[in-house]
Amino acid sequence: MLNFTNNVATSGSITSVSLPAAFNNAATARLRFYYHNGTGGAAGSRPKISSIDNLNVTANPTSSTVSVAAGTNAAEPSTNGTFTVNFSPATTTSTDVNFAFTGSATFGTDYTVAFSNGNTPSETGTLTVAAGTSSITVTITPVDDGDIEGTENISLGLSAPTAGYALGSASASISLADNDVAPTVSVAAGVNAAEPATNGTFTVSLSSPAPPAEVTVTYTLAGTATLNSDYSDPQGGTVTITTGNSSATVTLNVIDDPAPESPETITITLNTVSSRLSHQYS
Ligand SMILES: [Ca+2]
Ligand SMILES: [Ca+2]
Ligand SMILES: [Ca+2]
Ligand SMILES: [Ca+2]
Repeated sequence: MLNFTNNVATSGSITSVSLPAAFNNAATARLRFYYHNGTGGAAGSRPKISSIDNLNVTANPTSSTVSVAAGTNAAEPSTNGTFTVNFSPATTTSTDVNFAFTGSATFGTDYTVAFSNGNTPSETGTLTVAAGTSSITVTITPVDDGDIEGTENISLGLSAPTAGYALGSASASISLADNDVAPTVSVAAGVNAAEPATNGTFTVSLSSPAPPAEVTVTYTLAGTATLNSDYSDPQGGTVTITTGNSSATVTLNVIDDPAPESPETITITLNTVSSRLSHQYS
């Protein structure tokens, strides 16, 4: 029974054998066993133990993986997000892994990317790391646009690693929070109408100016005054707030009828808000 490391024989049992560095990355190695002190052979010789001679040893490869992990979440206006790409163990040679950014946020429009090793950022491409790399940080910088988007997400996926690496965790996701708030629309009474010729008004307002697509609001009129008898609605139930403006006026033209009436009322109810961003208004 032998217990040895790098050809140093003692007593005991064999549990492991460390091979000299010359065997690194060799697919196989051959082990031969010799009597340490010549016992079993002629004096002064080191005869082989022929019964266990010439063992072939096959390397037990270490499992090398490259993985991506989510770091911090990003947020407009200026909170950067991060991913980490981890190489385990650290690379011993230049190593590639393909990457792709996906998700509901748009690369280049909603965010920009930087790799800590200076790799060229792109929506899809190849990350090339130098020997000795154990991790790369990917920084996500949000673009503080004016779009009302809600929270979006960004995923980073890895594929096709080289240099003996296999994929560990192949994708990760972070969120990108929005800081743009949907304006609200409201209506307020303006001028009271009066016969014979004082037209009444309501003012329809946005909490912030209309975006680069005008905002159209429909409304319904009610009250004790009768439409098209006591007054008319030239706008026909629709008012438009043009780009860059925050309000528009609904003008109701009084009809000077001969009927003796006590003061009547007109009420307005906003119905739908329609524009390119209509669903974002409330
Ligand atoms: Ca977006
Ligand atoms: Ca955006
Ligand atoms: Ca913004
Ligand atoms: Ca936004």
